[in-house]
This record gives sequence, C-alpha cells and structure tokens, in this order.
Amino acid sequence: GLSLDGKTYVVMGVANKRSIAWGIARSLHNAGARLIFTYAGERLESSVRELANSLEAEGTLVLPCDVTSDEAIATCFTEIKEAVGTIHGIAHCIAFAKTDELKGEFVNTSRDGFLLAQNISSFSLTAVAKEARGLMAEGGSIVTLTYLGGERAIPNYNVMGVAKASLDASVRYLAADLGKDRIRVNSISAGPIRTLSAKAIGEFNSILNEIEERAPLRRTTTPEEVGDTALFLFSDLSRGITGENIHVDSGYHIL
Ligand code: 0WD
Repeated sequence: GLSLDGKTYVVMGVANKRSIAWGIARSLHNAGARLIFTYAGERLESSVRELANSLEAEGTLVLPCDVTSDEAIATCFTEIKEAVGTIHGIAHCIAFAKTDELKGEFVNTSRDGFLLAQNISSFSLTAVAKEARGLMAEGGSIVTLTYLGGERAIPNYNVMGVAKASLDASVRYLAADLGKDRIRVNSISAGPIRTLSAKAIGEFNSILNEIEERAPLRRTTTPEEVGDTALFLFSDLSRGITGENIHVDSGYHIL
C-alpha cells in the first residue's frame, strides 16, 4: 500500500518551502516515512533545519551534501549508514546552471557552463546512486526530477535541457544496473513551478501562462502533485516500474 511506516528516505535539494523537494518531503512524511534531508552549502543549512523541525517528527536528520564533491557524498552516506543502517529510497531534486545561460540562444553556451550543468544536474544522480546502493539492503527506489526541456527544444531552457536529456538517459542506465539489487530508478517530469531555481529561467511567467491556457487540465502543476507521484514511486504500488519517466504536468507534454 501507500504507507511508508518504518521506511527511511533521503530528500536532497530542499532550498526553501517552495522547493519541489519540500512537496515530496511532506507527502512522504504524511505517509509515515522517516526523512533525512541533505543541503548543498552552509547558506541553506538553517532554512532546511527549520523546515525539517516543522515536521515535528522523531529521528529526522539534516546533513550537508554538496554533490560536486565525491568526498562530500561519501561522507554524507557514511553518516547516514551509521545513523540509520538501511534506507529505502532517495529523492534527487538537484539542478544548477548559470543564469546567463538560461536565456537567449543555446548555441552560445560556454564549455564550463555546459560542464557545470551536467555535473550538478545530471552526474550527481549517478554519484549518489553509487554511494547509496549499499544502504538499500532491502531494495529501494530512486526518484529524480526532470523537465520536458530534455525531450524538446524549449526556449531559454537551453543548457539545462541538455543536462536533463543526460539525466533521463542516466535513469535508464542506472535502472538497468540496479534492478538486480531490487533498486528501481525513475523520474518525474514536472510541469513548471515557481521556485527559486525557476526564477533563473528567462520568461518563466509566459511559460506558466501557456500552461494555464493550453494544458489539458488548464492549470499549473503544484509541488503537492509531484510529491504524491513521488510517494507512489517510493511505495510498493509501483513495484513493477523502473527506468520510467512520469509526466506530472497537467498533460501539457501530449500537445
Ligand atoms: O519548474 C520547476 N521548478 C521545475 C523543476 C520543473 C521540472 C523540474 N524541476 C527540477 C529542477 O530542475 C531540479 O532538478 O526539480 C528539481 C528541484 O528544483 P526546484 O524545486 O525547482 O528548485 P529549488 O527549490 O531552487 O531547489 C534546487 C536545489 C538548490 O537550490 P539553490 O537555490 O541553492 O540552487 O538544488 C540544490 C540546491 O538545494 N543544489 C545542490 N545540491 C547539492 N549540491 C547543488 C549542489 N552542488 N546545487 C544546487
């Protein structure tokens, strides 16, 4: 069923209360899961701790994990292993690109901007899966967040779209490797949601308007909707699904 009582999930990428990761955390918490939050830098520690505390749940952990560092990831998962032993899944909700490369023409992307976006937004999933594999002794579920801009050329999404295409391929290769360990790997392609990261994307408001006018459900996506689909992907109800991408976008992707 949908109860995650007795299960532990690592939620990576809460920046503030608007973060999609926070929507996922609330869905998991409401289903009875124990949560471990990771944050990128000291700048975010206090806001993540404050949000984690607001759940008033026992055993919640908050740990640093800058995914650009193999050492930081290894340390983070060693600490998680020492604290809880076994985990049952990971929500990877992390992405980054230079703001000036999220507008204008993709063809102007710089080499270091390209590699930075790939490093944080795509390779990090593989680096995390490698360290987390040994902690998912009872099997597990890894969920990452992607966007339609990885499947189609969407104005302004540019370098991040190419990073999402690489992330989507990583989901398939990781699913192929980790299935024998009973670890499933899937993505949710979320419709545009107004978050801190989304602010960086050029003309984001016009993208939201387009969804409200044209998407089959005629409304924008909420973090709660993404959270509940993540809950499904973490639960036993989705046990036959791996290497899959589920669009939670009011149906916009069919147009
Ligand atoms: O419209 C949207 N908001 C959509 C977002 C539509 C479809 C997909 N997504 C994806 C994003 O691409 C991302 O993968 O959802 C994921 C979560 O993004 P979000 O909830 O929109 O954005 P935000 O609340 O800003 O969280 C992203 C976080 C970072 O926040 P900051 O503001 O510090 O960039 O990613 C984390 C960080 O917490 N992050 C890192 N974590 C570890 N190590 C790193 C890093 N080096 N860099 C960024």
